[in-house]
This record gives sequence, structure tokens and C-alpha cells, in this order.
Amino acid sequence: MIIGRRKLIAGLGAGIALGGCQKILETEPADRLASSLDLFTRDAQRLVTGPNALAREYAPDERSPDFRANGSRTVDTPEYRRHLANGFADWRLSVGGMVARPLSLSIADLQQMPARTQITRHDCVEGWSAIGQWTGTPLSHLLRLARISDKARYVLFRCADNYGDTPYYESIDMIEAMHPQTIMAWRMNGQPLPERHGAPLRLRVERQLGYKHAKYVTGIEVIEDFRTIAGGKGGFWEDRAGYQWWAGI
Ligand SMILES: Nc1nc2c(c(=O)[nH]1)N[C@H]1C(S)=C(S)[C@@H](COP(=O)(O)O)O[C@H]1N2
Ligand SMILES: [Mo]
Repeated sequence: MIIGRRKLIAGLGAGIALGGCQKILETEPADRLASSLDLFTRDAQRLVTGPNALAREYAPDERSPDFRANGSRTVDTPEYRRHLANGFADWRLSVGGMVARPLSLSIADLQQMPARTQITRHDCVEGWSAIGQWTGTPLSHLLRLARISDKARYVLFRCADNYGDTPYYESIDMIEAMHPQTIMAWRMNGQPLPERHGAPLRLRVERQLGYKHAKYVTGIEVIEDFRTIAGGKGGFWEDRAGYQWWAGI
């Protein structure tokens, strides 16, 4: 390809936006415009790269000596402090929502399941990147175990940390959720996941920007629509700062 993927997608997006803008503005409330363009960008990107394309993986010696921690680096609720002090021995992850078999799993349960290890680059919108190694349970495995409904469209991640008094959360669609590099990670660079990087469990969704990679995950919820949840935009920064829900790299 002669032009970069980003440029091509931006070009496709701009073309449609110009052609379809008037109609969208007449028929859709302003806050739905952003999400229609988000979904258009997503579909255009998947047309170019394919829904199963893998994010680049790196060699062990390419790992960043200092992987920056961003956003919450600690969780100051009494419940989290207790779990941390206790080595997360009685901590549980819940998997629920539109599933036939809700799950409640300990870290030991997760560690007995099939695992995947990958060395990938994390890209934050604030303009920094870092390469790290992650080991965890494929999200697809958990979703199959829980037997998700045919109507399920998104997977929502609830986190233990609050920003002010708003809990952090994120959501991804089923194609990202079932992708082989989408894992619930409990190890980083060969060590148990450190507190500042989301202990005991965080999402790695390698084809998406940093803010989608929810840390301190305590609940996974399978849903049909995120517009009725929290601020309605599908994620903490989407609600708070207008970050795009589609954060494909
Ligand atoms: N629960 C939670 N998850 C979060 C955040 C946060 O503040 N809270 N920050 C996000 C952002 S913007 C980035 S770049 C990454 C940072 O992950 P790191 O601290 O492991 O580098 O976590 C993401 N996930
Ligand atoms: Mo970020």
C-alpha cells in the first residue's frame, strides 16, 4: 500500500462525512453523530486490515526497561487495600450480563485456564508508548465458558478505581472481545501484575489505544447496548473528555 492505513481511513471518513453530513445532522441528535462516525471508522479499518489481523508482537529484548504507569496507579478504597494486603486470595472476578452461566472466578481459577503470552506495544493518546510482555486468560475463553447470548454485542469492563467519584469502565465490541490477543492479564514481564498496572487483573486489547485497556477489572458484563450505562458513551474517557469509543490503532 502506498499511503498509510491511518491516512486512507481518515480519507474514507472525510469523504463520507462530507457526503452524508447534512443528512446525519438532520436526522440524528448531535451526540449520536460521533458514534456513527466511530462505527464507520471501525468498519472501514476492518475492511482494510481484516477483523482477525494481529497486532505486532516483539522480542523479549525489545521490552521497555521502564513501562510508564498512567491514569490510576493505585486504588484507595478499603476493599482494594484489603485484597492487595491479602495477595488477592479471596478476590473474585464476576462474568455476567447476557450469559447463560454467570461466573465468579479467583485468580487461581484464571491461572488454571489456557493462557496466552504476548509482547506488544502500548500506545497512549497522550503521546507515549511502551513495550511489555503480558500473560493472561483469553477473553474468548471466558465468554465461551459463560455461554453468551446471541444478542450480545459488547463487553463492558468494570474497574475498582474511581476518578473523583466516577468509576473507571470501558467497553469493546464482540470482534475485539473474541480476538486471540484480547486477554485478561494477570502477569506483566514475568511477574504478578503490579498494583500500578492494574493488579490483580487488567484487559489487554492490543489493536486499541491505551485508554481501552481497563486496569483493576472486577466485573465483565456482556451487554447489547452501552448507551444506558454511566454517561452513555461506552467508557470513562469517552464520557468525560469526548475520546472516541472506537480507538483502533
Ligand atoms: N481502571 C483504569 N484503567 C485504565 C486507566 C485508569 O485510570 N483506570 N487509564 C488508562 C490509560 S489512559 C492508559 S494509557 C493505560 C495505562 O496503563 P499502564 O498504567 O499499565 O501504563 O491504562 C488505561 N486503563
Ligand atoms: Mo492513555
